[in-house]
Amino acid sequence: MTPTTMTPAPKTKSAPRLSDSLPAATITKWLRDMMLIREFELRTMAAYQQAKIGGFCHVYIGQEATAVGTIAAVNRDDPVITAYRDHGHALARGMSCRACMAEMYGKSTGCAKGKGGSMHMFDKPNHLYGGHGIVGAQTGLGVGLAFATRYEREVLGKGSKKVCLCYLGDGALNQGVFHESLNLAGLYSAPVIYIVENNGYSMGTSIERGTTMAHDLGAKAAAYGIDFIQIDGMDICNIYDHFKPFADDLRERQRPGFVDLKTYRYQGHSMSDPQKYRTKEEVGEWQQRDSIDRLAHMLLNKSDEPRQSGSGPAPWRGSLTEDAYKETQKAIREEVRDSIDFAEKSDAPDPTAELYTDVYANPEPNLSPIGEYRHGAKNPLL
Ligand SMILES: Cc1ncc(C[n+]2csc(CCOP(=O)(O)OP(=O)(O)O)c2C)c(N)n1
Ligand SMILES: [Mg+2]
Repeated sequence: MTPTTMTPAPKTKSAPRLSDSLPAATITKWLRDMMLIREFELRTMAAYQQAKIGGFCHVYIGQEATAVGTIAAVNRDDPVITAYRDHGHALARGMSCRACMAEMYGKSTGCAKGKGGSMHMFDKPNHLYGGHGIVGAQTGLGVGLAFATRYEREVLGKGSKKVCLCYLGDGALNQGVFHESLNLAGLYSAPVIYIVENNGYSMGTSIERGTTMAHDLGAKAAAYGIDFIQIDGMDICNIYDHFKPFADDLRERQRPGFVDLKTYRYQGHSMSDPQKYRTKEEVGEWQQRDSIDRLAHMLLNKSDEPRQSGSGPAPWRGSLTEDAYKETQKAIREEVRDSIDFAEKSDAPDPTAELYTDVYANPEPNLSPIGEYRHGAKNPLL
C-alpha cells in the first residue's frame, strides 16, 4: 500500500479551515500529545524487549494523529472505545503515562489494576471503555454505548446529546459483529461513529486481500444507510477540519457514522513481526508524510508544507520557538521516564485479594465459583 494510492480527502477550497480558527495553544497541545504517544511507545518497545512487559503488545507509532485529531473534535464526556492498539487512545483521552505504563507492566497501580495489560486500557473517569483484544468485539459494545447515551437523555432525562467514537482496524471490517453493529446502529439511530484506522494491513494481510470494495469503504456504510467520509489521517489539521463537522452533525441528528481514516503503522503488527508483507521503501514513503514532523514544521514555521485546502498559512504558524520545542521534548522524555520508574517500583496485584474481583460473575465476593466446582461443592452458576 503506497501513500500515492490514497484517494484525496474531501476538499472545500473556499471554506476557511476550522483548525485555522483554533488558538496556537490548542495546536501546540496536539503536537505535544502526539509526541508524548510516540515517546511512550518507543519506551514501551524497549521495556518489552527487556522482558519487563509481557503478553501481546501493539504500538501506535505512525498513527498518532488519528486518535489525537478525532478525540480533539469531540466532548470530554463522549464515550470512546477501541481495539487492542490502544495506548495512544488512552493517552489522548487523558490517562496518565503512569497509569498506562503500570498497566503494561501488570502492576496494581495500572488503570485496570494490572489485570488487563497492553490490550485492555480502561479509564472510566475519562470515558474510555477499553482496549479490546478480540478483533471487532468493540464494535458491538460501541453501538451499545451509543444507545445508552440516547437512553440516558431521552428516557431518563439526563445528560446532553453525545456521540460514541468506536475505533477499529481495517481487519475488523470483515467480522460478522461489525456488520450486525452497523445494521443495529442504522435501525436504532445510535450515534456511534465507527472510525476505521485504515493502516492497510491486518497483521500481514493487506486490506485489498481481505475485504471487498477496499477502494471504497463507503459502499459498506451505504448498505446500512450510514453517513460516510474518507480522511487522510497523516495530517492532524486535516483530520480535525473534516471530522469535526461530521461528528457535530451526527451528534445533532443522533445518527451513526463511518469514517475511513487512512493511516499507517511504521512498526510491525506486534512486537514480533518479520514484516515480509511490505517493503522498507513503502514504510519510508509513509514516514515522509509523518504527522508529527508535519505539524512541528508548521508550528516552527520551517517548512512550506502545502495546505490540503484553504489558501494562506495558518494564523498559528510559526508560533512555536525552537527553545519551547526543545523544552517540550525534554519534558516528555522526563514524563515517560518517570512512568517507567513508577511502573517498576509498583507492586503486582495481590493474587488473594484481586484474582476474583472485577470479573463478570462473582456471586460471592472474593470466592471463585470455579474454585467451588473444583472442590466438588455445588457451583452457584449451574
Ligand atoms: C476474532 C479474532 N480473530 C483473529 C484475531 C487475531 N488477530 C489479532 S490482531 C489481528 C489483525 C487485525 O488487524 P486490524 O484490524 O487491521 O488492526 P491493526 O493491527 O492494523 O491495528 C488478528 C487477525 C483476534 N484477535 N480476534
Ligand atoms: Mg490494520
